[in-house]
Amino acid sequence: MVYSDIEAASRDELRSLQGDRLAETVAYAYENVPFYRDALDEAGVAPDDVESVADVTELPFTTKEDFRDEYPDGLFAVGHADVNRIHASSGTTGKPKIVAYSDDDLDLWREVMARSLAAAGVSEDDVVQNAYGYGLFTGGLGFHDGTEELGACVIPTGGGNTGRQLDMLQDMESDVLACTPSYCLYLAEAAEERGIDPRELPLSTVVIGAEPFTDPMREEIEQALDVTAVDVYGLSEVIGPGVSIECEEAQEGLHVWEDHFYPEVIDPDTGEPLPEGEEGELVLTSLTKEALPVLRYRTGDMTSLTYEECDCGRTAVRMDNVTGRTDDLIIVRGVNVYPSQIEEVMVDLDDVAPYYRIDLFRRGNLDRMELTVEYHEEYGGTHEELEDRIRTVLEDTLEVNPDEIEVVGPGVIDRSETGKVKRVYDHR
Ligand code: DLL
Repeated sequence: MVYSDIEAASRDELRSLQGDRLAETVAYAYENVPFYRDALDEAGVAPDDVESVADVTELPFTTKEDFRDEYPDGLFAVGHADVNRIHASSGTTGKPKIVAYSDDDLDLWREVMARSLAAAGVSEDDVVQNAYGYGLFTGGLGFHDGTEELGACVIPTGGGNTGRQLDMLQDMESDVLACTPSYCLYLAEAAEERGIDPRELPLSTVVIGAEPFTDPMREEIEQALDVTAVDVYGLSEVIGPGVSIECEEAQEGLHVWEDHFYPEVIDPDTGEPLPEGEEGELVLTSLTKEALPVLRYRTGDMTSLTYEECDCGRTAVRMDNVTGRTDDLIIVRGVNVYPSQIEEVMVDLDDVAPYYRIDLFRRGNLDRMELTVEYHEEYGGTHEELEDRIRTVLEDTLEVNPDEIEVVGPGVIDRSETGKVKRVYDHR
């Protein structure tokens, strides 16, 4: 179901709207965010230079490092009095990326999430069980507000608590489950353990995202729960979930709500825009945001775009599903972790050498993270004592903790000839 007419607008109409909104956004960012004023001045772009959406390629990029450097609110375009909501996601170091929403931004988010759910086939008669985490993570509240906006019923179970999750699914006859793909599989397994046939659960659709997944994993989910699994994409820096979603009719790529978020794909090495169909890094520019406009944000997510018309009648450009990243971000049980966050903690600990490795496994259907760390030559204490110390400091830093921490002697972790270590071994 097309929720809003703009989803099927002609390309000319969209281009013209995007051009107007881009010009407004650049002028607004220039006026209200010193960071963007400096960046645009340095790039030699005056707001008046932006006349059409094609001019987007003249604009400088924004990166995750800019969020770190401008922590906490250097990228905000409004004062704190006009900020109505804050969320945060992991940064590359100990400090998260803080993202802000004005009243109008929250309306925008509700609108794109309602649109997304409608595209996934959710209607106002449905019961949506929302098992994305509530809190600073954008998944929970993003889905919550969007479901209410659509007029469907939301059950805010949040993440975890699997027994209660299953009770609710059965007793409230939830038709739709929103959660990460890995949790979806975990839930199916947990149902079986409790003697419940997961295929007999009342679900017809699961809306999965927040972490990459492969086609075989999607098939496994669809088989295990007898559902249609719809891929939803988004990121905190741009809005949260609701940047793009598959339509239930075709499920051939994710429609980007490009009247609000302008997508480009670039070569991650050169920064040059790539033609339609070629895979590269997704770059997004917000076209209507107030509290935190973003110009050409480098998402780090690898995908490609197609402007071909979709069978569903929507004209909104489609992106391929995201299976890889340009950087070392790892997503463990739906939570983002940069190895550099762990490294920062290690460097501060006297008895630890700056050598560590992270091993990621899939046990059953859940991610498992193991951390191996070398102690310093001079360290005279026990392994257990140091492991406990590392665990305690990491608990303060990360939202998801290693399932196992092992301390090993100097030189045990492999170095390459250049002395560099490979940090992350993803066995999933
Ligand atoms: O994960 C927003 C979200 C919540 C999307 C719930 C979908 C459902 P962040 O925590 O800021 O926001 O993480 C954003 O997660 O840059 C991708 O690397 C990854 N990601 C999000 N959705 C998908 C997806 C939310 N469908 C980062 N497929 C993004 C693959 C995804 N990766």
